[in-house]
Amino acid sequence: MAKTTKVGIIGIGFIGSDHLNRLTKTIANVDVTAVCDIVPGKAQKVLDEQGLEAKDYADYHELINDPEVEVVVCTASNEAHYEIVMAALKAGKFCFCEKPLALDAKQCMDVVEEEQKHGRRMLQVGFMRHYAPEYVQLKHIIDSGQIGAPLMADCRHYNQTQPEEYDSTRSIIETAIHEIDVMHWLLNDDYKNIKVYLPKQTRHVQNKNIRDPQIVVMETKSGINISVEVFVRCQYGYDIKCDVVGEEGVAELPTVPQVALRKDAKYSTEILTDWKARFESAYDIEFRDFIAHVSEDKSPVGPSAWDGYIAAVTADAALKSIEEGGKTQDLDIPESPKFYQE
Ligand code: ISE
Repeated sequence: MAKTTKVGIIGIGFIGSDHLNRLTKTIANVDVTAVCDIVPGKAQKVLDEQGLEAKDYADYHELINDPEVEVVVCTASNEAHYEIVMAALKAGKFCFCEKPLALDAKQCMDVVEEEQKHGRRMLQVGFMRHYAPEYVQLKHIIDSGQIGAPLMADCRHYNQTQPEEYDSTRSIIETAIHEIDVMHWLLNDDYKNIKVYLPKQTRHVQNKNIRDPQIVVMETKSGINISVEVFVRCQYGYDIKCDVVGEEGVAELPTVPQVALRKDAKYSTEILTDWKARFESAYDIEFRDFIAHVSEDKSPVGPSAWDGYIAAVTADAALKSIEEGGKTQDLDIPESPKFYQE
């Protein structure tokens, strides 16, 4: 019989409650033993809504130190990732941390160093697009040479449902970070520089701390140009695009298919509005893979702390570009250490 893996989840917000549901209803052989949220009563409310029972800790240290918790899932707010992940690693527990791994490259490097003390990988970062079947197919097409050498890529990352307090920093470290991560994986090429353009501001912003939309432009070491339109106050839905243009053809990421409707002299299809629904299967596959490894006391093999680190180096440079009025920032991404090459 397969062994049951005992998981503790820290942070029961949007994605935390989604992963709680996933780990208890969709992924086999997982027991969510404990949960924790900084807001009193929040985790218990979600447990009740989902018809679940688990220990509800007010302090995440207690959850991490609970001998019954074998694996820590960190879905807390971005600011809390660093301390939680460091505490989980220090306690010698496998850890899954939602993206971004931490707030900046310096914090991510501390995590990389802490993990290496264990002599093997202990952590996986939630860059779930690596598991999305359509991104995997896109990568196979690029790797097989069908479109020839990639020359440029055109990406869109539009959100409709971000909270009012969302700011420009989050647009980079929480939204654009997906393209920052996935594009160098797709293209097998590191970044040489990054620059952020700020087009005309939408009237739909709710606070003064956000510039929206933004266009993030990256160049890889071999000269591939990637542009990413980030628009978190999009009014029509959640829309992800990734077209890769090669010397011999173009590979396009599909839009998630929806039933077409012929009605009232119109032929229409819906566009999803919720990012969790758009990437639902990617999240499922991601957790199945993570649990399959850690349940057998094997290191996770998905996106690593090093991937989190290089995404953070690139995101830091994007924030600097915004600060400096769109100035191009050169990047010097170091070679991946041997530890992360296996
Ligand atoms: C959210 O945290 C995600 O990961 C979504 O994929 C992204 O579209 C959204 O902008 C983020 O806030």
